[in-house]
Amino acid sequence: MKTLILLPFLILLTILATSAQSDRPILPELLVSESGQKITTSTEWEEIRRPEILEMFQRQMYGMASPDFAWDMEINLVEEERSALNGMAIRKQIDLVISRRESSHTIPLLIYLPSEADGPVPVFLGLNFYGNQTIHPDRAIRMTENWVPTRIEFGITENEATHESRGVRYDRWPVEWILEQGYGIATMYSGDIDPDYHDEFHNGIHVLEQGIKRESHAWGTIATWAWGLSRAMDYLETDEDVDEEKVVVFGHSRLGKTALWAGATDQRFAAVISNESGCGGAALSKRKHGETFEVINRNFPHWFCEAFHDAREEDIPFDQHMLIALMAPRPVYVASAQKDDWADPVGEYLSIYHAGPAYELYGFETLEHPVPPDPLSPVFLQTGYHLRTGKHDHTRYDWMQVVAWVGRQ
Ligand code: GTR
Repeated sequence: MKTLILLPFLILLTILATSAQSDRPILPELLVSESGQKITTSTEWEEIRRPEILEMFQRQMYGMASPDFAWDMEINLVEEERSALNGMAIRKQIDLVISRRESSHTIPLLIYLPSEADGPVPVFLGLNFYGNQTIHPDRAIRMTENWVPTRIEFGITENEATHESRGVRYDRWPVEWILEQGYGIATMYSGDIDPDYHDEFHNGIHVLEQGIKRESHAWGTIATWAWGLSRAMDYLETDEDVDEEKVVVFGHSRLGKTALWAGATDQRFAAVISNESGCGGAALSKRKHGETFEVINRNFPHWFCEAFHDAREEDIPFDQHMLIALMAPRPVYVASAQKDDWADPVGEYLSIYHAGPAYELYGFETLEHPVPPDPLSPVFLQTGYHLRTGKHDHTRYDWMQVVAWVGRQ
């Protein structure tokens, strides 16, 4: 009888305990190696733990290019205008022509640099969602010829870019303002690297993979996009107007997941910024808040490697704080938005918070509190963070914070 009376309380207790657990999941140890060694120095981090973590993400989440994927790249400067945007900008449009065997694939890169600069400038590099022509109304920007997601209000019907789509994303790309701050900005269309739909990995850069067997850890689309960012970096290293030591990779949402993966796999990126990247980006997975593995794999089966398709948050031996830690000691910034519950702002904060111990190995001060700061109170540390008010978006507020933060680094 007593048990019967207690039963509802017991059930309630179990529910509370489970939800508290997913709110504060037990995270895999960042600074203990697979053999159980405690990592206490930056050298041990770089030589033992960092490679282990990178490999887990490569083999179990984002995937990697096959060792047989041996490619060449030709850089073609298609257009250069040293007096663009009413004289304030140098505009360059470059074709990165990647080839393997008899096939080639071209990725167009668009760059604006401040024309008044005294020397090479730092550059923000990020991908865009609908074609280079969408980031600015400048009519000289070449339109993508590849598949674009249909979006009627952008004038994009039948997956084809149109003139109507010129500048439709200008609100997210304040080019003139960035140039005025002394930075350049470079972008590529993600779909020019690999179109964002599942076609069993035949289009985009995959056209070059003939004869290569796809393994369970073969790269998904996010990894190919990140690879594309590295190819842009190859070019930026050759551009005399660019300070190649100061290339900051950034991205919003799925392209924020990509920026993080690019920063993890390519240490030439001097700093890394994730804007509301959520699940598979900055957000801790084991909290299972907002988008989950099951949902992301169902909706976007092409984003990650095949080995990730049946992954369960409870079972994976890593979490996204370990991805953020792969940036150490380079500056990394996570931006969240209060109403972006799908991307789990708290989980995004917690992951940069829990990446802190890797930065402490290099003597950096890190985020102090395990609760996010108030909205509109950015924290400018080597591990920077802000919580914007409002919804999932990439706004001028976000730009103003990260530019101020980069300026301090
Ligand atoms: C959503 C997806 C998110 C995020 C977002 C975006 O549909 O669930 O993971 O990537 O798209 O990229 O805008």
